[in-house]
Amino acid sequence: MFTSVGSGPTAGLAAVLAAAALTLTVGAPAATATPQVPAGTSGTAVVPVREGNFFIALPRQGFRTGTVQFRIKNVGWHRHALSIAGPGVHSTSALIPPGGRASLTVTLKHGRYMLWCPVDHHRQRGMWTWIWAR
Ligand SMILES: [Cu+2]
Repeated sequence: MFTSVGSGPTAGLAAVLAAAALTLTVGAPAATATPQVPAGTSGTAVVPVREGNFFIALPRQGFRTGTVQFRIKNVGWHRHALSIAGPGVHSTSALIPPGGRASLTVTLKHGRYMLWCPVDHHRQRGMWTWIWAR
């Protein structure tokens, strides 16, 4: 009957599909490279900052480019605030009373940023630091 018809082409197509599946399987690990967004919802890096008399303490100085939310706690006995200036950013938090908290969210580009306290002469008294993003 027709038993011999179709077995040849079908077998050939199956072989091609099998080869394609094998290629995809082998190529998959390279396609799923390490993600660039750090852990955390919506890709925002949350960074705790402590401000006191007269210092600004950060857990680290180096950051990835992208959105960063500084969560500031004033552990001193003066009012403080946090300003940041650098590529594409010039921003200042609310004034924070002693024991209070505030947050400041910015988007860091590749480059260096200065952080300081804009209250009175706190910057000259040591309340400043550098961070960088890349
Ligand atoms: Cu201050």
